[in-house]
Amino acid sequence: MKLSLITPTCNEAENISRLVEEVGRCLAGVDYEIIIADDNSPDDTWREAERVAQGNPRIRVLRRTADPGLTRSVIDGFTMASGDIVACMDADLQHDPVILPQMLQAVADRGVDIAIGSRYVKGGSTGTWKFVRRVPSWAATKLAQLMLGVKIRDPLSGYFMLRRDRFMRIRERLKGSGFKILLEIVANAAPCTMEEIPYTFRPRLAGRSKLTRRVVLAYLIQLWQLWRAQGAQPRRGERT
Ligand SMILES: Nc1nc2c(ncn2[C@@H]2O[C@H](COP(=O)(O)OP(=O)(O)OP(=O)(O)O)[C@@H](O)[C@H]2O)c(=O)[nH]1
Ligand SMILES: [Mg+2]
Repeated sequence: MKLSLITPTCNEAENISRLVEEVGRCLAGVDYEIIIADDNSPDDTWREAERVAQGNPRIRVLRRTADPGLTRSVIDGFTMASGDIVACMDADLQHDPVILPQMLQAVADRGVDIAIGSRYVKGGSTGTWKFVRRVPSWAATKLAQLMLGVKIRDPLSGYFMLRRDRFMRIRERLKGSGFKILLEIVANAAPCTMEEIPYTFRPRLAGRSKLTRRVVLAYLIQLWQLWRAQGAQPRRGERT
């Protein structure tokens, strides 16, 4: 079974070669490809990705020149993937690739619908985050759990894996406007089985964060839209 790992990028040129190297080490023996979905970054991430791809046939580069956005980039990456299983992972190496084999085992061997890299289950952590970063993350997580009734501990994780055909069945329903694609997938794919796999969130390798006030506002709008879409329906019954 082949895995397609999609990594959305916006000014991550400095992180590409290390990302490819670490993923390669963790996925030794696995049939996989990495799709770098870049929003035509001003730092030429796509060019750096193409350079790395020349020496590595597992790398594919998607240079997006219209309709920018993290979620839309991931949707496009999942769509063009050639793997039976797709995963999403940040390019800055905050998502430790060491758990990829466990995630793959959950989805491919045990039939779990969505495997989620989780900072908030036993064994996982937010690593070096200071109090001022932990509190807003906790509040945003609680809000999603309360408003959408999701039972997962880390619903805002950007690190997850599922079968591509499962994704394609809901693709048309995804708006792709927010920063948190997992929330939208879970809201549309339910009921489904999920398993959270612990990992420690690492410091960003290089480059700058895109977590701005605009992103926080986009998150709140996305949450409100998903909550409204659920309407008076009973809580989505996911099985964990
Ligand atoms: N294609 C694309 N990728 C994006 C966009 N915004 C962010 N990304 C990528 O999405 C991933 C997550 O963004 P980050 O800036 O790391 O956000 P974060 O991890 O919540 O914040 P930090 O902890 O500060 O790094 C990274 O790989 C970014 O390069 C975008 O608009 N388009
Ligand atoms: Mg990051």
